[in-house]
Amino acid sequence: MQLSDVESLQQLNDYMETLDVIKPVYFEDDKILLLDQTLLPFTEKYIELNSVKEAAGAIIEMKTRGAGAIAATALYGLLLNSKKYNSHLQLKKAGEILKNTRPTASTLKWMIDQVMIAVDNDQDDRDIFEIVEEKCVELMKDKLDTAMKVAHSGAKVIEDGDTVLTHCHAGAIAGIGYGGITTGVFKECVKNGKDIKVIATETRPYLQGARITSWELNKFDIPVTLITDNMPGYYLEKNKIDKVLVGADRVTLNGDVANKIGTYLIALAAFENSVPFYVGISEAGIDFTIDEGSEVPIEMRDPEEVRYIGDQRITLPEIKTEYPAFDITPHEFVSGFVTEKGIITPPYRKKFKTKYKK
Ligand code: RUB
Repeated sequence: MQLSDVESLQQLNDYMETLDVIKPVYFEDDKILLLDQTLLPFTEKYIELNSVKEAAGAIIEMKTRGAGAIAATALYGLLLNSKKYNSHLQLKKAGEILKNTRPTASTLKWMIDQVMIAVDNDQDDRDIFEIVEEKCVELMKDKLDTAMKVAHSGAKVIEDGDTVLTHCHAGAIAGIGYGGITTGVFKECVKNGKDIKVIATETRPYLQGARITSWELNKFDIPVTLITDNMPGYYLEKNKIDKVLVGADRVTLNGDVANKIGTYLIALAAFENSVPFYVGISEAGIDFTIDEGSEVPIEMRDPEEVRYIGDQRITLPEIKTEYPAFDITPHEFVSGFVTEKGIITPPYRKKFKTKYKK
């Protein structure tokens, strides 16, 4: 079966079974099945979600995370809602609840808006759930196709023998399973016979790098070395890193990048040491309505998490802590964007508009 032949969510699940993927979320028997990322890497367990409330809760609690995966979970939340109520008003309410779960990632809002537009513009007087289901299939196919294209263009900037630093996790289960942004690029490099090594940062406080990136790359047999968040400067200054590749939650028109907290520091150190810094992104992650990074809402999460590593308290309960989940890397530090439209280099504003016909 080809991706272009897929016409239903069941066929999409079947098609994905033929690929080398780890599914972060899928829809089966009228329920959402979600890989609980809080349990990784020691337990791989899918939990059932049966309502918008449960889907929104799972996103807020970061049982699923990563810009693509939260958008896919929200999409299936809308499908559950439309099957239960078949109501325009209920769907709109559900869209608002899901959009408000995590404010920084652009794909979440983009996907929900796409479903709303499809429902609003339907001329055939069809049931709401029919329109939503059709749109879900289209958007998930598009996301998968995009991930494959991003992987293809990203592999062009990585050379045989390169050591690539990545931060947080923008891989398969941050997307819809194929490889997301970074893991897709690394998989493609290996497929093309390139000998590459990845260095992953642990990414406090949620530990996406330690718990997820290293687990995922290990599963795909991609050599990975885990370092703590304060080590990238050492590796960059010692010329031990050839490229940096990260994902992004939102990219603004001028090319500023909102990504996991800590990305900015890595970009600064890469710039200072003349190491190319690439960001993987697709259309849904570019916010064409925002000109620069200072306009992106930065999610502030529960500071309690900073007081712990896993279940282990690491400071006194009365110590004040803060937890901004993302930071902004100015476009000056970005060597290029790895996209489904190829590699986009400066000037970004003009090229984003031309490539995406905006
Ligand atoms: C995830 C994160 C990832 C992007 C990439 O943050 O910062 O780099 O979401 O997403 P969190 P994608 O773990 O807080 O959700 O792979 O979809 O481009």
